[in-house]
Amino acid sequence: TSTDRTADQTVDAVVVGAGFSGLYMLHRLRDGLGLSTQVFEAGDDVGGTWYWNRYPGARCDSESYFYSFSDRLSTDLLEEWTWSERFAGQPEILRYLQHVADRFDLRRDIRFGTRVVGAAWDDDAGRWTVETDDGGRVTARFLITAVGCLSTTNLPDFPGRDSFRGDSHHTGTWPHEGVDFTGKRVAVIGTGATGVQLIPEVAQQAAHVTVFQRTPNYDIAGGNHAVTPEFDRRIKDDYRAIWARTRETAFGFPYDVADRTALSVPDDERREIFEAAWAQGGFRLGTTFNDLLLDEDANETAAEFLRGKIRERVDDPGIAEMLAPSDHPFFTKRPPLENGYYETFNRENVTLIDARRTPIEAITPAGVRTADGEYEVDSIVYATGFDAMTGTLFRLGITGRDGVALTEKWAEGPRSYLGIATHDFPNLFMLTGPQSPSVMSNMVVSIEQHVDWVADCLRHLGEQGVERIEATVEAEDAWIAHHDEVSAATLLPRANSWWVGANIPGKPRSLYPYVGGVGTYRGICDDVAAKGYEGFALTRSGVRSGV
Ligand code: NA7
Repeated sequence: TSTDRTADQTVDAVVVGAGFSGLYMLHRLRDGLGLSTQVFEAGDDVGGTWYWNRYPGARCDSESYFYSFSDRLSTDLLEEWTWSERFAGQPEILRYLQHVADRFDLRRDIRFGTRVVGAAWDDDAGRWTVETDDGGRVTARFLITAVGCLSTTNLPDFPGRDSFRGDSHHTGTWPHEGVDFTGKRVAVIGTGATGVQLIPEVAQQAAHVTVFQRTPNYDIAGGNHAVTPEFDRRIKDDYRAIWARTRETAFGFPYDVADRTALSVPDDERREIFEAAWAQGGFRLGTTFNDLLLDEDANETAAEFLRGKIRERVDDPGIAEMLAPSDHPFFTKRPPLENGYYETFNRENVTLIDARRTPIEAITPAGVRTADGEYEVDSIVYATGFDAMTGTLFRLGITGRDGVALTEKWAEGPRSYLGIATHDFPNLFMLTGPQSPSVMSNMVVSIEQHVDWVADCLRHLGEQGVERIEATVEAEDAWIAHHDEVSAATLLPRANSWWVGANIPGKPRSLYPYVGGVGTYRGICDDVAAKGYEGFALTRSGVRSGV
């Protein structure tokens, strides 16, 4: 009832978000540790990323059999659930998460359609007070953010944006009833992983599609196909080994980076290696050599291989050149996976605009205007990405000890310990937070690792009678120093990617995800726990004990 919704409530833990991370966290806290847990979810259903991103062609770029919960959640679920495609589409992943929510009876502790708008740490009480947009207030000993990394959309502030007469949609807040593009002239702005999935689908329906590309990407063959019953059986029989691999490798995939450098093999052999990885599809191409992200010359071999693929597939050499990237090394911006993307530009009804040479100057009532003129359209699709990693954390209105806001503390960039915690914010845990592997990995593997680590930590605190846990300044400084050192050893800080915050005007530039590797990171986190939560100050009923 509405009275219940606004009543003050006291729980052990508040979890924000009901995507992969929030669902699993709720299960571990409530069913594993017996903690009373309230989840808040802005959407009207579970799913997170897979609830909101319903644009045509929306698909996961990690393979379905390992972009799903492991045996840590349940071995029965693995046997029960069968993925239909190698790379699952959004509707299927959403159905999967709905199934998980029902199967583990999670919905009763999730308040849907409710946004967290404030969370204040009360140092005297040792509790968080969480406020929601329906006027509700809940206090909790622990606050756990499970808000995903790509959940606050980036809608560029083009002059005249709201004057457009047709309909416009951002891919990250797509209408649930879908959009019918039949017979329409459509502008698509953005050619990241989202645009690359969407454009071929819209081109099949629309009368005409005008694609505004600012930066071409090194798109990799997606290689999507149906899952055969034989493959499914093989995977199910081998799941234990597969999961073990995902936990150890650099990117959380069940295959690792090859132990050889790109220039150590002759040109034709390197080409064969790239061809074989290309034929397999997906991110394997990025794991063919161990120095692609470290050495510019090595990187250029992969970059040139991919440019060659574009030239082979696009009929018009001028358009092929526009599509071929040269301003950043391969994989320093997230390479989209494509299924028929380049061939789309051979269609009569698709036009490519170089929005670097002629930037978008304004949105007009009739369409999109650049220095070259006005493009009249009926619909605009903004495939313009997200304020990643920190955007949503900042919108939660979190304040720590003495009222310090997270936005203030992180004004110059994130400052965390392990990407999980931050000094001055006791009893706050950030799942897949900045400076953790997160988006530089198979997300579900990283989510499980964080959830398991936090659940184990809370069990430990309970057993030891510890009421507060807080990262020390020293541990935070050391983690940032390590994070920066690992980042600087790669080519990644060089590109203007969302990984470094370059897509959002004014956002502090730093590499947001941790790139030391999933397996390495897990080892560090396990070690911290084994040493009694080294780097955290633990307070037992008013008695502080630092480790
Ligand atoms: P991305 O990867 O941030 O891509 C956004 C695209 O929109 C990209 O091509 C941008 O060009 C373009 N963009 C953004 N702002 C503008 C303006 N003002 N003018 C022209 N073009 C613009 O977002 P996605 O949703 O595709 O993917 C996000 C992640 O989701 C993806 O990496 C996967 O991890 C899953 P730019 O490259 O900045 O020049």
